Amino acid sequence: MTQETTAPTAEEVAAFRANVISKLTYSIGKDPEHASDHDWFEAVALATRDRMTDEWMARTRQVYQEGKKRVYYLSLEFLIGRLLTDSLSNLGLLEVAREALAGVDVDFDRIRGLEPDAALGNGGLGRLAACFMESMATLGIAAHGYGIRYDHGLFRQAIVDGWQHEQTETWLNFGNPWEFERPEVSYLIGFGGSVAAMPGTGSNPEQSRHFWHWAEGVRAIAYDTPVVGWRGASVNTLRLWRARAEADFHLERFNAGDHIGAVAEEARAESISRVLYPADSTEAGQELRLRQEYFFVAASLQDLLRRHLEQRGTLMNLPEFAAIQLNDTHPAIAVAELMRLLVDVHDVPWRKAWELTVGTLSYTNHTLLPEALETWPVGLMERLLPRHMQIIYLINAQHLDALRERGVHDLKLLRSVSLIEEDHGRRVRMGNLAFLGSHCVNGVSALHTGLMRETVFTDLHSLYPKRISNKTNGITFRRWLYQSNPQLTRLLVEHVGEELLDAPETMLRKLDPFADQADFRARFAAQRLENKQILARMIQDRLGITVDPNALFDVHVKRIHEYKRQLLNLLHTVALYQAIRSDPGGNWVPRVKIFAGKAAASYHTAKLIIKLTNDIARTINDDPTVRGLLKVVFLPNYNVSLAERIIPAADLSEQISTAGLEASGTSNMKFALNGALTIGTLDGANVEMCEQIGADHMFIFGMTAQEVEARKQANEYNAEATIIGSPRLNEVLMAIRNGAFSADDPARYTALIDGLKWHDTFMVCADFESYWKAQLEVEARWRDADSWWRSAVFNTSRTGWFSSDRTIREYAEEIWKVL
Ligand code: 26Y
Repeated sequence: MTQETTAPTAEEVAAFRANVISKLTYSIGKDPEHASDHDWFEAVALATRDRMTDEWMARTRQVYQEGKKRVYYLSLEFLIGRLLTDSLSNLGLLEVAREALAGVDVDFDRIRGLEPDAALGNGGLGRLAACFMESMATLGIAAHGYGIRYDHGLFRQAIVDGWQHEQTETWLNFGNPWEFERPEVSYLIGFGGSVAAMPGTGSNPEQSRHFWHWAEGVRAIAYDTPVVGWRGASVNTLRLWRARAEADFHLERFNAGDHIGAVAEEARAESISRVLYPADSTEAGQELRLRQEYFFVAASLQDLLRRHLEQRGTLMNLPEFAAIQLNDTHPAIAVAELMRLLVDVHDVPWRKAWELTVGTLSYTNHTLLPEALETWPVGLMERLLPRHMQIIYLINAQHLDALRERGVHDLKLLRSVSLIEEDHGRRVRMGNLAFLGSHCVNGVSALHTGLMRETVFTDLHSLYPKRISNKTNGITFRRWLYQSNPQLTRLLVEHVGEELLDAPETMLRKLDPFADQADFRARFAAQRLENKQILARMIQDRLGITVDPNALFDVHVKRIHEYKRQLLNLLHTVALYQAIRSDPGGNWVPRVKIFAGKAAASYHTAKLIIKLTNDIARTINDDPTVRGLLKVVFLPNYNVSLAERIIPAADLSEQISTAGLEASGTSNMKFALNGALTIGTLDGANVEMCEQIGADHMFIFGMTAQEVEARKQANEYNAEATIIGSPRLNEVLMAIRNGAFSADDPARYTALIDGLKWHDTFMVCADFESYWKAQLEVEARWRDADSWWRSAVFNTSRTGWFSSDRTIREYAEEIWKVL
C-alpha cells in the first residue's frame, strides 16, 4: 500500500502472523487448518486491536499525567463503516498484514470484505462524527466520542421490483472484535416519577435542590472501541452505551410471579439501544427517541463528571478541563441534565452551575429544514423527565427576565427566543435550549452559518451576536483517499513525495503544475479507468447490467430527499434519452448515470423516487435505439463501504440541492478529492469548493440561495409557466406522467409530476433549463479530454483545505481551546 514506501521486513511479517495465529487458536479456538475466512478476519482484527491497545493505554496515562483538557463529542450517530483497513493503514501495518496472511494462503482482500459496516448513523452527520474521531486521534487531541451501541444500525436496503424494502441490519451477528465490553462502567438512568424539593434548601427555586424519585431505572453499560490516528499518532476512545434492564428490579417481579411483566420490563429497558432511528431530517417525534437521547446524555455526563472529579477533586473548574460538543440538538437535553447534576447531585449553586454549563457546552447545527428542528411536547417531557422540565422552565424564566432587564420588551422577539413554543401545542425547542446553554454555536459551511444568523437563530443571534461562528466541514483523507483510492494515492506520492501523506493540506497544491503535463494527465486518467473497471465489474455482478468503463460516469449518491433533487437528475436523464431517441446517429457522449441512496422508511415521495429511478433504468437500458449510449444504474444498499468503491470511479459528481437547503454536504469533498468534476448549485460547501478549486473547473448552475428566497418571498414562482416555457421539460414531464416508464401502472407518477406543477417546493422546474445547459457544458468538456483531465487534477490538488484535520484544528483552537 502506498503509505508504506519501504517493504515490510520478514521479522515484522512473521511476528504479525504469529499474533494472528495465536488469536485464532486461543481467542477463537480454531485450528488454522480448519479456520473459515470469517475466523481469519476476526483473528486479524484482534491482533490489530492488540497493537492499538499498548498505545491506547500509554496515551490514556499520559493525558492523565499531563492534566490535559479533554474533548467530549456527544453524538447519537457514528457512521463508521469498516475498521480493519482503516486501523491497519493508520498503524502502517497494511502490507505487513497482507503478507502475513499470504504466507498462510489467506487472501487479505477477501477477508477484509467480510467485515460488516458499523452503520450507526443515517448519513452526513454520522459520517462527519466518524471522520472527526479519526482526525482528533491524528492531531493528538484527548477526545472521547459518546454515543449508543445500537444492536441494529441503519436498515439494509433491498430493491424488489424497483421498490425499496427495509431489512434489519445485523452487524453484531458474529460479535464485534473491535470493542471492549466494560460491565464495571455502568450507570443507572432514571425516567418518569416525581420531584420533591429537599427540605431546608429554601423556597427560592434557584436555591433549592430537588430529589427526583424516578419510576423506572435503566442501566447503561459501556463498550469501548479504540480509534487510532494516522501513523498511530494516538489512540482515543469511542464509548458507546448499551441499555440493560435493572437486574434486581426485574428479578423481584419475576420471583413474585409476574413472569410476563418481568420480561416486558426488560424488553422496554433494552429497546432503548435496540435500533438507530432511521430517519434523517424528518422529525422522529417518538417517545423512544427522547428516551435514547436522555439515556446516552445522562450516562455520558455522569461518566465524564466522575472522571473529572477523580482527577481534579472539584467541579468548579469543569470548563477549564472539559469541552463538550453537542452534535446537533440530539444531545441538547445535556443542558438540563448538566444543570441537574451540578445543582441537585453536586450541590453547586444555580448561578455557578449555569456558568459552568455554558462554559463547557457548545453546539453544532447541521440543518435548517424546519421538519428536522427538534421540539418535544411539554407534556411528554413532564412525564418522562419531570425535573428537567422544571429546570428548562427556570432557565427560560431567567433568560426572559434578563432580556426584559436589558430593555427588551418586544413581545414577538421574546416569543421567538423563548425555550417554549406556544403556537402548536406547547413544545420545548431543543435548538434554542442548545443555543442558550452553549458558549459557542456553529454552522457547517460559510453559507449555512450565514443563513443560521439570518433565519432560525436570527433573534437569538441579535441578543448574543458573538456566539455563532462557522466551522466548514471536512473529511478524513486517510479513508477517502489513501484507503479507498490506492491507485491515485500512489500516483500522487510518486510526484510530490511521501510527505503528501502527512501534510496533504499543503502538499496537494504541489500537484497544480502537473495539470499542464500531458503524461501526468494520462496517468491520472488511467488510474480513474482502473477504478471504473472495478466498479463496472461490480455493477455487472450485482445487477447484470453491462456498462462501458470508457463512458462518462455521472454519479449521484446520498440519502434520497426531495431537497437533494435526485428528481432533477432523473428529468435530465429522461430528456437526454428523448434527445438520443430522436437522433440516434448523433454524436453523443456515452454516459452511465449511477444512483444510490436510502429513503427514510416513512418518506413516501423519496421511496417513489427510487422506484422511478428503477423504472427509468429498466426502460432505457432495454431500449436498443439507445445502443448503450446511456445507461442508468441504481446500486442498492448505499453505505460507507459502497461509497468507498463508487467515489474513486466517478467522473462527475452531482451536488444539485436547492440552494440554501444543504447545510454543507461532505460527499462533494470526497468526489473532488478523488478528481471528479462537480456539477452543482451554489449551496453548502459547494460555494467554498468553488472558491478553492476555481469556477472554471466546476459546472455551477441554478438559482442562488438569495434568489430562491426572493422568489419564495415574492410568492411569484409559477412552475406551470416555467414548464410551458420549456418544451423540453414539458415533454419529459408528460412522458413520466403518462406512464412511459410505468406501463404496468400508468398513473404511478401522476401525483408526483402534478406536485411539481402545483407546488415545486424545491424549485426543480425553475432550475431545469440551467441544469440542462450545464450538462451540455459537461459533455463539451468531456470531449476535450485535455481540458477535462486538467480540471480533474485541479480538483484533487485544490481540495486540501477540506481535510477534517483543518476543521478539527479550528474547533480545537476557537471553541475547545485545546491546541
Ligand atoms: C431529528 C432527527 C430525525 C434527525 C436525525 C438525523 C435530524 C437530522 C439528522 C441528520 C442530519 C444530517 O445528516 N445533516 C447533514 O449533516 C452533514 C454534516 O454536517 C451536512 O454535510 C449535510 O449537509 C446535512 O444534511
